[in-house]
Amino acid sequence: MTQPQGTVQLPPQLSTIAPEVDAMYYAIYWISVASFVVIVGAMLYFSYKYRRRPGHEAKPAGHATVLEITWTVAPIFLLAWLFHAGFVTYMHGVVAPDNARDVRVRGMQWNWEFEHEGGVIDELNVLKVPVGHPVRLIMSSSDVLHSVFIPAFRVKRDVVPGMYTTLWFEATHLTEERTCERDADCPEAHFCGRADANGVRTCALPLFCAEYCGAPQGIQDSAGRNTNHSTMLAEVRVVSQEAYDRFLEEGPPAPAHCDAAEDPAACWGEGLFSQNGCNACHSVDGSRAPGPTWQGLWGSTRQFADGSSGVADENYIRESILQPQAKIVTGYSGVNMPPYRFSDRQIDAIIAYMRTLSE
Ligand code: HEC
Ligand SMILES: [Cu+2]
Repeated sequence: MTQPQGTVQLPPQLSTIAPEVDAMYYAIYWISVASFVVIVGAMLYFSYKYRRRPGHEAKPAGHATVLEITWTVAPIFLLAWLFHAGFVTYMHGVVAPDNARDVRVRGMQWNWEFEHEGGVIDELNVLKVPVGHPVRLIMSSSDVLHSVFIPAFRVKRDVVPGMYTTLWFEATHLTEERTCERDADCPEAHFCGRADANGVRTCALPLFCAEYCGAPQGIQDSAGRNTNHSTMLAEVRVVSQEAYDRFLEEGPPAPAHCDAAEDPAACWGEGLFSQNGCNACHSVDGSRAPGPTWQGLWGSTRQFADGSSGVADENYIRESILQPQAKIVTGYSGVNMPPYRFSDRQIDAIIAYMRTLSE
Protein backbone atom coordinates (compact mmCIF):
# COMPACT_ATOMS: atom_id res chain seq x y z
CA MET A 1 0.00 0.00 0.00
CA THR A 2 1.53 3.34 -0.97
CA GLN A 3 1.62 6.00 1.68
CA PRO A 4 -0.27 9.19 0.78
CA GLN A 5 1.74 12.41 0.53
CA GLY A 6 1.41 15.37 2.82
CA THR A 7 1.13 18.98 1.73
CA VAL A 8 3.40 21.91 2.53
CA GLN A 9 1.28 22.67 5.58
CA LEU A 10 -0.01 19.30 6.74
CA PRO A 11 1.31 15.73 7.07
CA PRO A 12 -0.28 12.89 5.03
CA GLN A 13 -3.84 11.94 5.90
CA LEU A 14 -3.71 8.52 7.56
CA SER A 15 -7.14 8.33 9.23
CA THR A 16 -10.74 8.54 8.04
CA ILE A 17 -11.35 11.85 9.82
CA ALA A 18 -8.20 13.51 8.45
CA PRO A 19 -9.69 14.69 5.11
CA GLU A 20 -12.64 16.25 6.97
CA VAL A 21 -10.39 18.05 9.46
CA ASP A 22 -8.13 19.27 6.67
CA ALA A 23 -11.08 20.51 4.58
CA MET A 24 -12.17 22.55 7.61
CA TYR A 25 -8.65 23.82 8.12
CA TYR A 26 -8.23 24.87 4.50
CA ALA A 27 -11.70 26.47 4.37
CA ILE A 28 -10.79 28.69 7.33
CA TYR A 29 -7.34 29.27 5.90
CA TRP A 30 -8.56 30.43 2.47
CA ILE A 31 -11.37 32.53 3.97
CA SER A 32 -8.71 34.26 6.06
CA VAL A 33 -6.44 34.76 3.05
CA ALA A 34 -9.32 36.14 0.95
CA SER A 35 -10.48 38.46 3.76
CA PHE A 36 -6.95 39.70 4.21
CA VAL A 37 -6.51 40.46 0.52
CA VAL A 38 -9.89 42.20 0.20
CA ILE A 39 -9.64 44.24 3.41
CA VAL A 40 -6.00 45.27 3.14
CA GLY A 41 -6.40 45.80 -0.63
CA ALA A 42 -9.36 48.14 -0.10
CA MET A 43 -7.48 49.93 2.66
CA LEU A 44 -4.45 50.58 0.47
CA TYR A 45 -6.60 51.57 -2.51
CA PHE A 46 -8.72 54.04 -0.56
CA SER A 47 -5.82 55.58 1.32
CA TYR A 48 -4.23 56.24 -2.07
CA LYS A 49 -7.40 57.41 -3.76
CA TYR A 50 -8.39 59.81 -0.96
CA ARG A 51 -4.89 60.97 -0.06
CA ARG A 52 -4.42 64.63 0.83
CA ARG A 53 -3.84 66.74 -2.25
CA PRO A 54 -3.81 70.48 -2.79
CA GLY A 55 -7.15 71.69 -4.11
CA HIS A 56 -9.16 68.72 -2.69
CA GLU A 57 -11.47 69.44 0.24
CA ALA A 58 -12.43 66.58 2.62
CA LYS A 59 -16.15 65.80 2.07
CA PRO A 60 -17.64 63.36 4.64
CA ALA A 61 -19.63 60.72 2.72
CA GLY A 62 -22.58 60.26 5.09
CA HIS A 63 -24.42 56.92 5.39
CA ALA A 64 -24.71 54.11 2.86
CA THR A 65 -27.37 52.01 4.63
CA VAL A 66 -27.49 49.14 2.13
CA LEU A 67 -23.72 48.76 2.15
CA GLU A 68 -23.55 48.80 5.96
CA ILE A 69 -26.28 46.19 6.33
CA THR A 70 -24.55 43.99 3.75
CA TRP A 71 -21.20 43.97 5.46
CA THR A 72 -22.83 43.26 8.81
CA VAL A 73 -25.13 40.47 7.67
CA ALA A 74 -22.80 38.67 5.23
CA PRO A 75 -20.19 37.77 7.90
CA ILE A 76 -23.01 36.47 10.14
CA PHE A 77 -23.90 33.90 7.49
CA LEU A 78 -20.27 33.05 7.01
CA LEU A 79 -19.70 32.57 10.75
CA ALA A 80 -22.90 30.54 11.12
CA TRP A 81 -21.72 28.25 8.32
CA LEU A 82 -18.26 27.95 9.89
CA PHE A 83 -19.79 27.08 13.24
CA HIS A 84 -22.07 24.50 11.69
CA ALA A 85 -19.34 22.82 9.65
CA GLY A 86 -16.92 22.90 12.59
CA PHE A 87 -19.52 21.45 14.94
CA VAL A 88 -20.37 18.60 12.59
CA THR A 89 -16.67 17.72 12.17
CA TYR A 90 -16.14 18.00 15.91
CA MET A 91 -19.05 15.62 16.62
CA HIS A 92 -17.67 13.10 14.11
CA GLY A 93 -14.41 13.20 16.02
CA VAL A 94 -16.00 12.88 19.46
CA VAL A 95 -18.64 10.18 19.06
CA ALA A 96 -16.96 6.82 18.47
CA PRO A 97 -18.80 4.20 16.38
CA ASP A 98 -20.38 1.39 18.45
CA ASN A 99 -18.03 -1.26 17.11
CA ALA A 100 -14.86 0.65 18.10
CA ARG A 101 -12.15 -1.40 19.77
CA ASP A 102 -11.06 0.05 23.09
CA VAL A 103 -7.55 0.78 24.24
CA ARG A 104 -6.89 2.09 27.76
CA VAL A 105 -4.30 4.83 27.76
CA ARG A 106 -2.46 5.94 30.89
CA GLY A 107 -0.24 8.98 30.83
CA MET A 108 2.49 9.18 33.46
CA GLN A 109 5.64 11.25 33.67
CA TRP A 110 7.12 10.43 31.10
CA ASN A 111 5.65 7.32 29.59
CA TRP A 112 2.49 6.19 27.88
CA GLU A 113 0.99 2.84 28.80
CA PHE A 114 -1.39 1.33 26.24
CA GLU A 115 -3.52 -1.52 27.53
CA HIS A 116 -5.24 -3.27 24.65
CA GLU A 117 -8.32 -5.49 25.01
CA GLY A 118 -7.80 -8.37 27.43
CA GLY A 119 -5.14 -6.44 29.33
CA VAL A 120 -2.46 -6.89 26.67
CA ILE A 121 0.37 -4.38 26.86
CA ASP A 122 2.98 -4.66 24.13
CA GLU A 123 5.66 -2.41 25.54
CA LEU A 124 5.49 0.94 27.25
CA ASN A 125 5.07 3.65 24.63
CA VAL A 126 3.83 1.33 21.89
CA LEU A 127 0.25 1.62 20.64
CA LYS A 128 -0.90 -1.07 18.24
CA VAL A 129 -4.05 -0.46 16.20
CA PRO A 130 -5.84 -2.46 13.51
CA VAL A 131 -6.10 -0.87 10.07
CA GLY A 132 -9.60 -0.07 8.75
CA HIS A 133 -11.36 -0.42 12.09
CA PRO A 134 -12.39 2.31 14.56
CA VAL A 135 -10.31 2.46 17.74
CA ARG A 136 -11.35 4.32 20.88
CA LEU A 137 -8.75 5.51 23.36
CA ILE A 138 -10.03 5.74 26.94
CA MET A 139 -7.48 7.91 28.63
CA SER A 140 -6.48 8.81 32.17
CA SER A 141 -3.46 10.33 33.86
CA SER A 142 -1.57 9.02 36.88
CA ASP A 143 -0.04 12.39 37.67
CA VAL A 144 -0.23 15.67 35.75
CA LEU A 145 -2.02 16.99 32.68
CA HIS A 146 -0.92 15.24 29.48
CA SER A 147 -2.32 15.37 25.96
CA VAL A 148 -2.47 12.72 23.26
CA PHE A 149 -1.64 14.11 19.82
CA ILE A 150 -1.31 11.96 16.68
CA PRO A 151 -0.71 14.43 13.83
CA ALA A 152 -1.14 11.92 10.98
CA PHE A 153 -4.59 11.00 12.33
CA ARG A 154 -5.51 14.65 13.07
CA VAL A 155 -6.57 13.85 16.62
CA LYS A 156 -5.61 15.51 19.89
CA ARG A 157 -7.24 15.34 23.32
CA ASP A 158 -6.13 16.26 26.83
CA VAL A 159 -5.45 13.50 29.36
CA VAL A 160 -6.58 14.88 32.68
CA PRO A 161 -5.86 13.63 36.22
CA GLY A 162 -9.02 12.50 38.00
CA MET A 163 -11.21 11.95 34.95
CA TYR A 164 -11.50 9.92 31.77
CA THR A 165 -11.34 11.46 28.33
CA THR A 166 -11.81 9.59 25.07
CA LEU A 167 -10.98 10.00 21.45
CA TRP A 168 -11.33 7.74 18.44
CA PHE A 169 -9.93 7.32 14.97
CA GLU A 170 -9.79 4.80 12.17
CA ALA A 171 -6.38 4.29 10.61
CA THR A 172 -6.45 3.91 6.84
CA HIS A 173 -2.91 2.73 6.09
CA LEU A 174 -0.60 0.04 7.44
CA THR A 175 2.66 1.18 9.02
CA GLU A 176 5.53 -0.14 6.97
CA GLU A 177 7.63 -2.63 8.96
CA ARG A 178 10.79 -0.91 7.80
CA THR A 179 13.99 -1.13 9.87
CA CYS A 180 15.75 2.18 10.34
CA GLU A 181 18.63 3.94 12.02
CA ARG A 182 17.43 7.52 11.81
CA ASP A 183 14.18 9.36 11.09
CA ALA A 184 15.28 10.08 7.51
CA ASP A 185 15.11 6.34 6.74
CA CYS A 186 11.34 6.40 7.33
CA PRO A 187 8.37 7.48 5.17
CA GLU A 188 6.96 10.99 5.52
CA ALA A 189 5.44 11.78 8.95
CA HIS A 190 7.04 8.65 10.46
CA PHE A 191 10.00 8.48 12.82
CA CYS A 192 12.53 5.81 13.74
CA GLY A 193 11.21 4.08 16.87
CA ARG A 194 13.10 2.85 19.91
CA ALA A 195 15.10 -0.36 19.80
CA ASP A 196 12.92 -3.37 20.67
CA ALA A 197 14.03 -6.36 22.80
CA ASN A 198 16.22 -7.50 19.90
CA GLY A 199 17.88 -4.13 19.41
CA VAL A 200 16.05 -3.55 16.11
CA ARG A 201 14.51 -0.16 15.35
CA THR A 202 11.55 0.15 12.97
CA CYS A 203 9.57 3.09 11.61
CA ALA A 204 6.37 4.16 13.39
CA LEU A 205 3.99 7.09 13.55
CA PRO A 206 4.71 9.51 16.38
CA LEU A 207 2.22 10.08 19.21
CA PHE A 208 3.21 13.22 21.07
CA CYS A 209 2.32 14.56 24.46
CA ALA A 210 1.21 18.09 23.60
CA GLU A 211 1.35 19.37 27.17
CA TYR A 212 4.27 20.90 29.03
CA CYS A 213 4.38 18.04 31.53
CA GLY A 214 8.13 17.67 31.44
CA ALA A 215 11.08 17.85 33.76
CA PRO A 216 13.70 20.55 33.52
CA GLN A 217 16.17 19.95 30.71
CA GLY A 218 19.09 17.82 31.76
CA ILE A 219 17.29 14.90 33.39
CA GLN A 220 17.69 12.02 30.97
CA ASP A 221 15.72 8.88 30.32
CA SER A 222 17.21 5.44 29.67
CA ALA A 223 17.78 6.30 26.01
CA GLY A 224 19.85 9.33 27.00
CA ARG A 225 17.30 11.89 25.82
CA ASN A 226 16.25 14.86 27.89
CA THR A 227 12.97 14.11 29.60
CA ASN A 228 10.55 16.85 28.83
CA HIS A 229 7.12 16.87 27.29
CA SER A 230 8.46 16.39 23.80
CA THR A 231 10.29 13.18 24.71
CA MET A 232 7.07 11.68 26.07
CA LEU A 233 6.87 10.17 22.65
CA ALA A 234 5.06 6.96 21.77
CA GLU A 235 5.03 4.78 18.65
CA VAL A 236 1.81 4.09 16.80
CA ARG A 237 1.92 0.90 14.75
CA VAL A 238 -0.96 0.22 12.39
CA VAL A 239 -1.20 -3.51 11.71
CA SER A 240 -3.64 -5.71 9.77
CA GLN A 241 -6.78 -6.82 11.60
CA GLU A 242 -5.54 -10.43 11.59
CA ALA A 243 -2.20 -9.38 13.07
CA TYR A 244 -4.02 -7.32 15.70
CA ASP A 245 -6.24 -10.24 16.73
CA ARG A 246 -3.22 -12.52 16.87
CA PHE A 247 -1.43 -9.95 19.02
CA LEU A 248 -4.39 -9.81 21.44
CA GLU A 249 -4.58 -13.58 21.63
CA GLU A 250 -0.89 -14.28 22.07
CA GLY A 251 0.27 -11.09 23.73
CA PRO A 252 3.58 -9.53 22.78
CA PRO A 253 6.01 -11.93 21.09
CA ALA A 254 9.03 -13.42 22.82
CA PRO A 255 12.27 -11.61 21.95
CA ALA A 256 14.04 -13.31 19.03
CA HIS A 257 17.38 -13.51 20.82
CA CYS A 258 15.77 -16.08 23.16
CA ASP A 259 15.11 -18.49 20.25
CA ALA A 260 18.68 -19.70 20.49
CA ALA A 261 18.63 -19.98 24.29
CA GLU A 262 18.68 -23.39 25.95
CA ASP A 263 15.34 -22.60 27.63
CA PRO A 264 13.67 -19.89 25.48
CA ALA A 265 10.78 -19.36 27.91
CA ALA A 266 13.11 -18.86 30.88
CA CYS A 267 15.21 -16.44 28.80
CA TRP A 268 12.08 -14.40 28.06
CA GLY A 269 11.01 -14.56 31.72
CA GLU A 270 14.39 -13.33 32.89
CA GLY A 271 14.06 -10.37 30.53
CA LEU A 272 10.57 -9.57 31.83
CA PHE A 273 11.86 -9.84 35.40
CA SER A 274 14.42 -7.10 34.89
CA GLN A 275 12.56 -4.95 32.31
CA ASN A 276 9.53 -4.63 34.58
CA GLY A 277 11.49 -3.79 37.68
CA CYS A 278 10.67 -7.00 39.61
CA ASN A 279 14.36 -7.08 40.50
CA ALA A 280 13.92 -3.89 42.53
CA CYS A 281 12.03 -5.90 45.14
CA HIS A 282 12.92 -9.55 44.49
CA SER A 283 16.41 -11.02 44.60
CA VAL A 284 17.28 -14.27 42.83
CA ASP A 285 20.21 -15.27 45.06
CA GLY A 286 18.51 -15.49 48.43
CA SER A 287 19.60 -12.04 49.56
CA ARG A 288 17.30 -9.76 51.52
CA ALA A 289 15.07 -7.39 49.47
CA PRO A 290 11.71 -5.65 50.01
CA GLY A 291 9.95 -8.74 48.63
CA PRO A 292 10.67 -12.48 49.09
CA THR A 293 13.66 -13.84 47.18
CA TRP A 294 12.87 -16.01 44.17
CA GLN A 295 15.63 -18.45 44.98
CA GLY A 296 13.97 -21.72 45.97
CA LEU A 297 10.53 -20.10 45.80
CA TRP A 298 9.04 -22.36 43.13
CA GLY A 299 7.36 -25.43 44.65
CA SER A 300 8.02 -24.39 48.24
CA THR A 301 5.32 -24.05 50.91
CA ARG A 302 4.40 -20.45 51.63
CA GLN A 303 3.14 -19.15 54.97
CA PHE A 304 0.64 -16.30 54.72
CA ALA A 305 -0.05 -13.42 57.06
CA ASP A 306 -3.59 -14.69 57.72
CA GLY A 307 -2.17 -17.95 59.13
CA SER A 308 -2.96 -20.14 56.12
CA SER A 309 -0.36 -21.71 53.84
CA GLY A 310 -0.07 -23.04 50.29
CA VAL A 311 2.32 -24.41 47.71
CA ALA A 312 3.95 -22.06 45.19
CA ASP A 313 2.52 -23.60 41.98
CA GLU A 314 1.37 -22.05 38.67
CA ASN A 315 -1.94 -20.76 40.00
CA TYR A 316 -0.36 -19.24 43.10
CA ILE A 317 2.38 -17.45 41.13
CA ARG A 318 -0.13 -16.21 38.58
CA GLU A 319 -2.36 -14.80 41.31
CA SER A 320 0.64 -13.28 43.14
CA ILE A 321 1.52 -11.28 40.02
CA LEU A 322 -1.97 -10.21 38.91
CA GLN A 323 -3.45 -9.67 42.40
CA PRO A 324 -0.53 -9.39 44.81
CA GLN A 325 -2.75 -8.49 47.77
CA ALA A 326 -4.80 -11.70 47.55
CA LYS A 327 -2.28 -13.62 49.71
CA ILE A 328 0.39 -11.80 51.69
CA VAL A 329 3.52 -13.74 52.59
CA THR A 330 4.30 -13.71 56.34
CA GLY A 331 6.74 -10.95 57.18
CA TYR A 332 6.10 -8.93 54.00
CA SER A 333 2.94 -7.00 54.81
CA GLY A 334 4.90 -3.73 55.01
CA VAL A 335 5.57 -3.35 51.27
CA ASN A 336 2.75 -3.31 48.73
CA MET A 337 3.61 -5.02 45.47
CA PRO A 338 1.76 -3.24 42.61
CA PRO A 339 -0.52 -5.43 40.46
CA TYR A 340 0.91 -6.21 37.00
CA ARG A 341 -0.79 -7.11 33.75
CA PHE A 342 0.81 -9.79 31.63
CA SER A 343 -0.42 -12.13 28.92
CA ASP A 344 -0.69 -15.83 29.78
CA ARG A 345 2.42 -16.55 27.75
CA GLN A 346 4.38 -13.89 29.60
CA ILE A 347 3.32 -15.36 32.95
CA ASP A 348 4.34 -18.81 31.74
CA ALA A 349 7.73 -17.35 30.80
CA ILE A 350 8.14 -15.75 34.23
CA ILE A 351 7.28 -19.09 35.85
CA ALA A 352 9.78 -20.88 33.58
CA TYR A 353 12.46 -18.47 34.76
CA MET A 354 11.43 -18.89 38.40
CA ARG A 355 11.71 -22.68 38.08
CA THR A 356 15.36 -22.35 37.04
CA LEU A 357 16.02 -20.65 40.39
CA SER A 358 14.83 -23.69 42.34
CA GLU A 359 16.90 -26.35 40.62
C1 HEC B 1 7.60 -2.67 45.17
C2 HEC B 1 8.21 -3.95 45.37
C3 HEC B 1 7.81 -5.09 44.45
C4 HEC B 1 7.91 -5.17 43.09
C5 HEC B 1 8.38 -4.10 42.13
C6 HEC B 1 7.50 -6.50 42.73
N1 HEC B 1 7.15 -7.20 43.84
FE1 HEC B 1 6.51 -9.13 43.91
N2 HEC B 1 6.29 -9.00 45.92
C7 HEC B 1 6.59 -7.91 46.69
C8 HEC B 1 6.28 -8.19 48.07
C9 HEC B 1 6.45 -7.23 49.25
C10 HEC B 1 5.78 -9.50 48.11
C11 HEC B 1 5.31 -10.27 49.35
C12 HEC B 1 3.92 -9.84 49.77
C13 HEC B 1 2.87 -10.46 48.93
O1 HEC B 1 2.77 -11.69 48.89
O2 HEC B 1 2.12 -9.71 48.27
C14 HEC B 1 5.80 -9.98 46.74
C15 HEC B 1 5.41 -11.25 46.35
C16 HEC B 1 5.53 -11.75 45.09
C17 HEC B 1 5.27 -13.12 44.74
C18 HEC B 1 4.90 -14.23 45.72
C19 HEC B 1 6.19 -14.55 46.42
C20 HEC B 1 6.15 -15.53 47.57
O3 HEC B 1 7.12 -15.53 48.32
O4 HEC B 1 5.19 -16.29 47.70
C21 HEC B 1 5.49 -13.24 43.40
C22 HEC B 1 5.39 -14.49 42.54
C23 HEC B 1 5.89 -11.93 42.92
N3 HEC B 1 5.91 -11.05 43.97
C24 HEC B 1 6.18 -11.63 41.59
C25 HEC B 1 6.58 -10.38 41.14
C26 HEC B 1 6.86 -10.07 39.77
C27 HEC B 1 6.75 -11.05 38.61
C28 HEC B 1 7.20 -8.76 39.72
C29 HEC B 1 7.56 -7.92 38.50
C30 HEC B 1 6.68 -8.01 37.37
C31 HEC B 1 7.16 -8.26 41.08
N4 HEC B 1 6.79 -9.27 41.90
C32 HEC B 1 7.48 -6.97 41.42
C33 HEC B 1 7.10 -6.70 46.25
C34 HEC B 1 7.33 -6.38 44.93
CU1 LIG C 1 2.88 14.43 29.05
